Amino acid sequence: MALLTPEDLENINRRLEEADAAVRSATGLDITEVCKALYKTRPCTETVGIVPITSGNGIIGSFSESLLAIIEYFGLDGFITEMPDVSGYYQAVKDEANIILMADDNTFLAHNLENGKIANNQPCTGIIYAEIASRYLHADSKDVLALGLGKVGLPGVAHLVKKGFNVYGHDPDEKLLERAVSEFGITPYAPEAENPKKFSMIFEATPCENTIPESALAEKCLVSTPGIPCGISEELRKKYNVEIVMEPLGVGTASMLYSVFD
Ligand code: NAI
Ligand code: PYL
Ligand code: MG
Repeated sequence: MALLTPEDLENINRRLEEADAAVRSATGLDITEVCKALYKTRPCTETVGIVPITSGNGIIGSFSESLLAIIEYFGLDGFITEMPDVSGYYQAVKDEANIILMADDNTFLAHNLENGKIANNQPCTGIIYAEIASRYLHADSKDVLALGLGKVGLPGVAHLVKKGFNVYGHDPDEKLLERAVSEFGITPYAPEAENPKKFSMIFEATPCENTIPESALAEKCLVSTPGIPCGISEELRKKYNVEIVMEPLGVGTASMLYSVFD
């Protein structure tokens, strides 16, 4: 799994504010309103306990601190436990956290101890970035291009299909592409085709640069991408005035939190 670096998380508040502004500009809603529309839930008086986890590659510098900044940005109270791992979990429960946030190298979860709801960052991230793409105010059709059909991309594709969008997808992993076609009826998209289709809504969930071909960009286009690094170059973004929603952790975390609220 592609792990965040402390550099990815620098200026997390500014990144989140910029992403919120981009979401508002592209969809007319802010991140919170998108979450409420997605899950029909509301925050109450939840307190979030953030537990650092030392397993695998260990603590990622500023990961827990970034989560604290993120939950506070969305109006919640919370704390980071002094101890990591089991001792930290014990402290979080004893200090009356209602929701636990913790991540090892494979799973980042949110667990609501009051109602039992639990969320995984990968599908929650795919769903909210796909939802944002699908709400583009200047969309020229119901066609969405999905690049990357993995742990984040496929749940986003499933969400778009469920909402009735025409999803065109590409992934060099043929097994994943075949699965997306057979399970969700998406249309394979060939980036190198002669006269490829253009899209005003692009959902990109890959760990690679330059995955979005110039030929796919419609005149007005929104790229909604959790992918790190970004799948479209600054040069192309400027050349075509592409709108972009991209942020390293907070948008996906908001989706997790709203999915476990009442
Ligand atoms: P994954 O490895 O499960 O899926 C990525 C997929 O992209 C793979 O199937 C791969 O074959 C495909 N891919 C690679 N190059 C491609 C190309 N040129 N065109 C189309 N597909 C291509 O990874 P996962 O877990 O889905 O994560 C995707 C990205 O999202 C990673 O960069 C990860 O770090 C990031 N991420 C970001 C979050 C955020 O909040 N911003 C949250 C979670 C993950
Ligand atoms: C949730 C992020 C988004 C992209 N990749 C995911 C990642 O980096 N996961 C690993 C998180 C490890 C956190 C570490 C700590 O500091 O508690 N165990
Ligand atoms: Mg995010």
